[in-house]
Amino acid sequence: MDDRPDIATGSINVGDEAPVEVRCILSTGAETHSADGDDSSQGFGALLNRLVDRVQQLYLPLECIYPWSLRWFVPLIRGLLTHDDAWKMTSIIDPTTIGKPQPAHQRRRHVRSLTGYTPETDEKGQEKWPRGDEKVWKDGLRGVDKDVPEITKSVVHHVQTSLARQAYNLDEAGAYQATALSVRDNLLPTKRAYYLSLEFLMGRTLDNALLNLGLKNKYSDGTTKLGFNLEDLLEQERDAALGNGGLGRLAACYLDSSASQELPVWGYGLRYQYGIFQQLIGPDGSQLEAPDPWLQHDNPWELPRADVTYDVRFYGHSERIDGMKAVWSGGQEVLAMAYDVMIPGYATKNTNNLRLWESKPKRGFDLNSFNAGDYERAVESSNSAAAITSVLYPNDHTTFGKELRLKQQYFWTAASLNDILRRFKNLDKPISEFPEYVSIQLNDTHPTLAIPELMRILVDEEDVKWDAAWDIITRTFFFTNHTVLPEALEKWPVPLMQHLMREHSDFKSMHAGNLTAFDVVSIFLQAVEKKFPGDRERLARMSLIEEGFPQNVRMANLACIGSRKVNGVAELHSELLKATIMKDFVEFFGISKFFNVTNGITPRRWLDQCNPRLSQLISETLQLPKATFLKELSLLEGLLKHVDEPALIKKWAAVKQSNKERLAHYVETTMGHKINTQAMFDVQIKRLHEYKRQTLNIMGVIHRYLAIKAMTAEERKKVNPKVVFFAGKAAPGYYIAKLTIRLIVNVARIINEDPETKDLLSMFFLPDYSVSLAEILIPASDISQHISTAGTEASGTSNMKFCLNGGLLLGTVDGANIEIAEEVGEQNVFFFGHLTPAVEDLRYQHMYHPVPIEQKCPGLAKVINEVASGRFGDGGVYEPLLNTIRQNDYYLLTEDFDSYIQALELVDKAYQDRTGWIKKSIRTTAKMGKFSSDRAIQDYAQECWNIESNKLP
Ligand code: NBG
Repeated sequence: MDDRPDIATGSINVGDEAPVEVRCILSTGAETHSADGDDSSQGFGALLNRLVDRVQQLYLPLECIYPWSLRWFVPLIRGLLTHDDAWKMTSIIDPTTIGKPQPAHQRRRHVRSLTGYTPETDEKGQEKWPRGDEKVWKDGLRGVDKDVPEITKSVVHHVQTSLARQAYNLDEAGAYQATALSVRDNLLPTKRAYYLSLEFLMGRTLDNALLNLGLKNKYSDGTTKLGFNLEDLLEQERDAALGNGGLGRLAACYLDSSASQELPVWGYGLRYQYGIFQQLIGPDGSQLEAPDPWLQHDNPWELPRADVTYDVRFYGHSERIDGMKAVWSGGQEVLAMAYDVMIPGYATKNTNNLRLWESKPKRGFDLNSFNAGDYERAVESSNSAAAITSVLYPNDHTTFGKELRLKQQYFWTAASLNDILRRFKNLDKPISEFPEYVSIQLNDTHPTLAIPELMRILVDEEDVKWDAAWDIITRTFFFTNHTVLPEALEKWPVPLMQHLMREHSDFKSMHAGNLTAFDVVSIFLQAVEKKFPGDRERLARMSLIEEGFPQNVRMANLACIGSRKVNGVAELHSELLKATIMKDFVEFFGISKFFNVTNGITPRRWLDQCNPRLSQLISETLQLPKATFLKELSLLEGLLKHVDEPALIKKWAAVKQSNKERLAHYVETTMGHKINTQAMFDVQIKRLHEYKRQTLNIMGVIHRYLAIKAMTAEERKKVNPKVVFFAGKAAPGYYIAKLTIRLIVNVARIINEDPETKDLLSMFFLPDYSVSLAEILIPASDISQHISTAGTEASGTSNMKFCLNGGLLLGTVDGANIEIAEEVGEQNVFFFGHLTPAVEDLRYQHMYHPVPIEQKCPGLAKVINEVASGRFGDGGVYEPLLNTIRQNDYYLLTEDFDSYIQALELVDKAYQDRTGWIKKSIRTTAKMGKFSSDRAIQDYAQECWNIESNKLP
């Protein structure tokens, strides 16, 4: 090699975006290597290794790159520049060449082809390999069947699955088909699924990334050598709290499972400047909210993609030009800019992507106003553009009708669809094949505007006929519902939509030559009318428009009719979905459109990361490497064989004890309270909501307190000491939920200070609940509470996390509790309360034949009277909360309180037999295999998306 700096030129194509020409000079001190050299000298080999190393360090998948798409190049250069002193890059772009035409041999010619771009040819017309060693690239290409067994397996697979035939009836024509299909697999780009979620509650990344890459120990050693403790460094990271609760955390678990199983799934969301608010507790015990400036410091986990931007339009006007197509113009145009967050799979080189959009002003500011000295006006439009992604809305029914929230939804779906469409177009396939390459999962109704938006794009921009466009839509989208609570179903006022999205909101009934995306309303209703002639009530129920002043668009109805399949998130919930809010749709479309995917959790974060000692103990007991059962969670069942072994019982108890001490340490350092770690730890952590019934829990604690107070000293000796933990945020506008927090905090203040009882009962409300706090609380719990009114909690996914960590479950027969009990056996859970079918009738009785609470439930009445009398601070403050129970009692506390107290007694009794308890704990963990999000994501991949793993060697 000569000692001139070599210049590497080429097109950089990160992801599969429009290519950018780049020239770079690479050198290491005196030694210099050419990135596109073709000799196999040591220098070049070393370079290649460095490149591959760097790619791997950045966990970018070499194998899934087409040679024409140097996805890794930019991060690679960034990596070399910023992290590696020994490997110095003298320059990345030669500034003197910017803007000048480049010599022909350096310019890449990009022509559309199947994979996006065709190779360049040399003077003789021979194809030039664009970069690097052709063999290395080709070996690395995904899915190239090299060995005979692989090939035969693939052909037989096609005989069986594509042709549905067998060896007995396969003729030559069939064999040809199967062989051709097998060969085609090596040529075709794979289908991708897109998970559209307005929330991704990722938590921290560093620990998770180290575990997934298998590098935690090495980094721990490394940082120690540098004088830092890795655990302390992990604490430096702020949670990415871009979600409210279960729905957002589920999305994060699904990304982990997709990446870990090498499934091509991308997430699309919003990059909120401020995530879910920070919760503080004021002097009077109330929740106070502060902004969560999580981006205050640089976020190392995201790659800003200034090269990936789209225009999104709001307001303005729309004109039809030829009866079909419309041109939408004027109004406000903002820019959506992508930020990519890499999602490393566990024990695989595969990395998926989460693309988050940020809104930016399209033009800096209004220069005319600026020049005229009107500075406020000059920045007005840029401020309003930036506001779109400024804040995550706390989950709250009052968000419906908020213009900014609707703007967020449209901004996000429009940008994501543009991106998906552009990627599809690189394949050069006819648009009718869109659903063969793209599946889009709608995580709740929030992204439903993607349906009319894709219609608009197809009809107005892609010249697709209306019927054909609708056919594409209904083969592309899939919809997951996360709640059947009527008040939580999204509805948007028609006038607001009309104002914001001109092109989508022409709700006039259809007449020839004036079709709009929302004419789906009338076309759909015509079909319903045909099937159920004269059934006007049915038509009114199924319409996308709810009549009233103003009219509202029912997003769940739109999501349902625009999707190929609709699912609930646990067995009971999916059944309820079909029986209640989707009943008419089941009768219209047929049952096969509706199905269930019980939620899941990633065992990487929710076992190995949050409870490394338990994960280690399981590994030793099963004599399996962690990676084996963390990827195949049903292997935990192997623990059952060992459940009676005293050594395991002892070690299991020791792990729980150390986790309890870790939590106690957290409480001591953050709140200044010492905790008795020998006591039973009882945990309820979730968003504050009446249906989740934190109120039932706090009433139960007060009941226990009063009971202990009434005991003799002798009786108190028999009491099972207990520490109760609460954590969770209430939506700022949810008055009753906030009042519940205030009551919990004030009751805690009294009982924690009561010398008579404090050793037997104490209680803590841990402020600012987050993923990271859950990671401390969950492994420490002996028992956790999931006590919603039957039929209201769709799944309640944290129940799975507790059980995986050997915490037992106290709950109602609701959501995924039911399936957990099916798995672990009813003798290992504590169930109480009325069942779902009884709820409607009970509510009817409460409404029309109310019985005073003193008569109905004296135990609860006593507790309520104590609160009202001011035992825990000004009783008057809590009247509105107490009245929700005294009057009407929609969430049925008076119906379930007695059986709840009985269940708590059973828990106490069971806990006194510590060995028996630990055995229940081991059995519970052992049966959690079903609840891995790997299983759930496979359900989606097979039932909906029709995608397969891109197995990497
Ligand atoms: C929540 C349900 C939970 C469920 C999660 C995830 C919403 C709208 N729904 O029961 O209340 O576990 O979704 O599916 O956040």
